[in-house]
Amino acid sequence: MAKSSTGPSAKPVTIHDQKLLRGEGGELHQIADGDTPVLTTAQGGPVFDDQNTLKVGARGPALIEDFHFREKIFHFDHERIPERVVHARGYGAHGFFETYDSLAKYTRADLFQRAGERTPAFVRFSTVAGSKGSFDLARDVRGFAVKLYTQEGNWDLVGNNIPVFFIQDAIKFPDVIHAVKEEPDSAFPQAQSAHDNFWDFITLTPESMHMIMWVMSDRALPRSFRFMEGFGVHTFRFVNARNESTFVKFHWKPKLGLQSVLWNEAVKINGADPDFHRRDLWAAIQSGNFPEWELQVQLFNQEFADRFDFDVLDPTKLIPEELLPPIAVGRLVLDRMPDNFFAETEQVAFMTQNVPPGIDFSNDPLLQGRNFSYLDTQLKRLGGPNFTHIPINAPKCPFAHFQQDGHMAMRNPVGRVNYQPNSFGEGPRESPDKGFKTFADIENGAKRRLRPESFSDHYSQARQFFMSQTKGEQRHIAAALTFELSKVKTPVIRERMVSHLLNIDEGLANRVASMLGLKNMPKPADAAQPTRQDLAESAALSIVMNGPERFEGRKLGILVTDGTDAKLLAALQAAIAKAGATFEIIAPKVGGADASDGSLIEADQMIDGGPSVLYDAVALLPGDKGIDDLLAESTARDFVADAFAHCKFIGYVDAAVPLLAKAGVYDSLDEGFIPLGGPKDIDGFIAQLGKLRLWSREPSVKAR
Ligand code: HDD
Repeated sequence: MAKSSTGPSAKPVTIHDQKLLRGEGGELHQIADGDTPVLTTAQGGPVFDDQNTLKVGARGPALIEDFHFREKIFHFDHERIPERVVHARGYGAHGFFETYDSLAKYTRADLFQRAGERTPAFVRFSTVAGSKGSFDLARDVRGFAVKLYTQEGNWDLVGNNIPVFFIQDAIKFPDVIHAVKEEPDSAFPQAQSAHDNFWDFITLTPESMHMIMWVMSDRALPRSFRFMEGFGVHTFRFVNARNESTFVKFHWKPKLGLQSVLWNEAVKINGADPDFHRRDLWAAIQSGNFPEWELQVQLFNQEFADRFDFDVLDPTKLIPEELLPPIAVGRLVLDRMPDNFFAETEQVAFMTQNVPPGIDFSNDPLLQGRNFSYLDTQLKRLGGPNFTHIPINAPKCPFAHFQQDGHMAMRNPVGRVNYQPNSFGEGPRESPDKGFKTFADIENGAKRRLRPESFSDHYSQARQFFMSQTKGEQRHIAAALTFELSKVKTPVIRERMVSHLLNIDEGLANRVASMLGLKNMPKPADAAQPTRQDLAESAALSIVMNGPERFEGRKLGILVTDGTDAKLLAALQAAIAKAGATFEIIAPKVGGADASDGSLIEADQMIDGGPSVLYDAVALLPGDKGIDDLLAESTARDFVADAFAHCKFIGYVDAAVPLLAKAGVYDSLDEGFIPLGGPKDIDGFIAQLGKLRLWSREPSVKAR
């Protein structure tokens, strides 16, 4: 017969540093003593034993009267809330927005009235297509949702890292999202647009072509949330105290410049660290390197809008920054991680319709549709109409209304009066002065379901985007299109896409057709409007042309072994810190390595867990003694070969030469390899790192 457990009473034991009690069945109990709080049920009842269910005798059966067990499992069973239909995988942080100067001339919004005013903020970055547990480096649009807790209520600017969208009318949103998500019969692919359904829909939806160019570009593979732009996408309105309206487009510009990774790198990062982006944001904020973006606005009036062939209400179009330079109006700093991911990042409810007085909507049909969807979606996800009672969603300004009751009501009105008008002089009143007053635009026309003709140019800005990229970036777009279409099983869909590319750029179409091995070149797709060839290139659209030219905020991977030169390592670490960057030490063993002077070099990663794709550049500092440990490791060879293939700068000591040879790169040493003979070489190395990548190497490592 098995021994019976008498609960947490019996013999004290110590396991390493933990003092525990061992019950009669051998199970371990942690007992409250001294100041440790007593474990309770959710009802506050103290718990006697949290290791064993209540049973008859030692071996059961279990008893249904075990309210502690039932409450614990019941709660666990309900830990999940529905994940977001889109943007399920996200990561958030707190911070503040600081206004540079008064914008009273354009808007009466309180947060823009006073220079230096700080408004609390919460930001959630996300991918769109993947589920909550998917990997960070999917080729995808990134959500950039900002909640500003202003003195006049919450303002949610629910944007993306791409300034245009796939579709022009919100009625098509379920279709584009169904098409990109996993196919419903097979339930794959996860977090990938590279499949038939997506490209079938896209090729039948020419308005998506501009956005497709962006999504096939490196914009869809950001190196970090910290190095990407954010865009409000739609044309909004500023409205000032005189009720004058100015159109406005919102842009977030990262202080550390733009940077992306290569596709081959992304694929490997997803395996090595599926949490690459969230870990990066976490590490930056926890170490006090607070990410920062500048809010810039493009302001214009109807007369300016009328100069364009396209419609400023069409969310598939942008206004080139060269034609309308953005004005910097404030900065956003993220300086605090949430205390609890679920409570804040998961439960935060963004809603495009959350705008304070002084910011208003335009008639963009996508925005108008969104204004319904976001409120509706919160009801489902958060389970009732009281989601503003959850602290992350509650305004931080005084508020008062007569809404009451419903699921999980946390704030309940006191007193008799819960309506207005009332004659008891109680409760809040409306305010024609302070209240949100919709801009009184004059609208008329027949009720119709119609796409305006002004929305019908689907290719000109797609071409403009492509032409504005560097040659290398153009190659990446061609390679991305080819990769994606190579996963499409239905040949006619591939051809259809090439027929659209012919309307964007013939060279691009030919390149993709050739790489796909397309036997017959299709005719150009029927276009509602011919593609404009005369749109000026816009440098603002390129990532490489908007890089940082410094290594600040980036990360160096330093490979060490036993015998690593201690002085060189110390000098390199100091120089990296001075450059505002970080490093990780990678060693054959996670216990570290013995440096040349006998000191212990603590390792952050074992070589198997720290591939070079996790770093912006690498330094190979093995010692003569330890290099043999690496030569026998395929992971060490991959470390070097990948850094080379991904055009990274590689610092190396003489002892690393056999590893360079083993990785097959010793015959290709180019200016991206920097010998580190001693501390004197470090400044030159750091200066090179500021270029981030040696793009001139790329044609030799990836011919297509
Ligand atoms: Fe959306 C979430 C951005 C079009 C319907 N959207 C969501 C999020 C972002 C965007 C960043 C995640 C917010 C968070 O982190 O919680 N969405 C966009 C942008 C769009 C866009 C920039 C086009 C310019 N969205 C769009 C349309 C619809 C929606 C046209 C529906 C008609 N979006 C939703 C949603 C979500 C959402 C279903 C899912 C979870 C949520 O709202 O809170 O309502």
